[in-house]
Formats: sequence, structure tokens, C-alpha cells
Amino acid sequence: MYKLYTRPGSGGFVVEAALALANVPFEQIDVPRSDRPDPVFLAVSPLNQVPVLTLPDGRSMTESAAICILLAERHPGAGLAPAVDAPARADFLRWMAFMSSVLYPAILRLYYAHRYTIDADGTKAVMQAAIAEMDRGFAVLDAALKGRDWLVGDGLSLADIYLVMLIAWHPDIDRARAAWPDIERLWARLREHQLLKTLNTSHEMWPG
Ligand SMILES: N[C@@H](CCC(=O)N[C@@H](CS)C(=O)NCC(=O)O)C(=O)O
Repeated sequence: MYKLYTRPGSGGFVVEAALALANVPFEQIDVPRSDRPDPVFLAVSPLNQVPVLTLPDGRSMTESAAICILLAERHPGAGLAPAVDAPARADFLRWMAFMSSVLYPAILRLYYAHRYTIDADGTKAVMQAAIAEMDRGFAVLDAALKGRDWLVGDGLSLADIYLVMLIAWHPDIDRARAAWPDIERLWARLREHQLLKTLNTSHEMWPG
């Protein structure tokens, strides 16, 4: 059975969604936020971060995008992503990598600014630059959604859920909604998605 290490409001949101959409049983372990990491957890997550997915064969993996891609591959009937040979697969891989390598790290720079400067007075500048970088990334994704119902292909995929998870972490939601209307259009639809509504009750990603 899969085992998901997660925490409410974390990147575990999209992995939990993937497992639920694939209709596979999993054990959920909530990892409290702590500056004194549990050595047992560190063995599976060297940076003390969630999500971590332990696979049925006992291997554990970090990195939300990699976990999503693997689950999509292992459960092809669940429609978590365009098929490996579908033309939209390239977009799926592109945007999953973009979101996890451009946007997620910018969000970490905002919320863990002290890690990104050795200047005791430097966190404000780190946070400002992080928000500017987030804004740049969201503008790219908003443009990619123009005229489209879904970020990739013709249906809901984990890329859409990943995107709404990230936008929900924007520090100024009112500005985000106004600035990126195509992301807001997608998000409005997903706020009505029954599974995400249910997940949101525990994760509280956005006001219910
Ligand atoms: N690159 C990782 C980032 C995961 C991550 O930063 N998780 C956050 C929660 S959303 C976390 O555990 N932060 C605690 C910390 O960095 O100390 C991924 O994509 O899964």
C-alpha cells in the first residue's frame, strides 16, 4: 500500500488528490512542522519536507511533481495526465517541471525567506523578489491557459490541480485573481470539484 507523508495546507494536497482520483488506498501520516526533525522522517525526506510518498515496494520518493508523474504512469486508467504517447504529454511534463522548478521554489523563498539570506535585515528584500518571481511565473501560466479549459490536453489533469495549489499560496489572493483571470477561471471550476472541495476541508487551501 502507498504511504503519504503530508501536512494540511502543504504540497501533499496534489498528491492526495492524485491518490484519491486513482482510487488507490493509502495510509496517511501527518508530519508536524518542526525545526527539530524526526530522524526517522529525515531518512525518507533529507530536507525534512513533505510530501513524501512511500511506494508499495517500500521505496520512498520526495518531489511533488515527480510523485504526480509517477502516479499518473502507474495508474493510466485514472486520467491523471495525458497518455505517454499523447501530443499533450509534452505540455504536461513541461508545466509540471515549470511549476515545481520555478514557482514552488519562489514560494519557498517567500515563506522561508530567512534561509535565503545571511543578512539579518535581508528577509524583506528576499520576500519582495520572491513575490515578483511568483508573479512572473503565474503570468506565464495564465497566458498558457488563454482560450483553454485545462492547462494541458482536453481534460482535467494533475497539472491543473498543481496550479491551483500554487495559486492558493499567493500572499495576495485578491490581486492574483484580478491579475490572472484565466487561472482564476480554472480555479473557480476546481473550487466546485467535489473531490477538491472535500480535500479543502482538511487542507484549507482557500476559503470554503
Ligand atoms: N521540492 C519539494 C518541495 C516540498 C516543500 O517545500 N514542502 C514544504 C511544504 S509545502 C515543506 O515541507 N517545508 C518545510 C521545510 O522546508 O522545512 C516538492 O516539490 O515536493
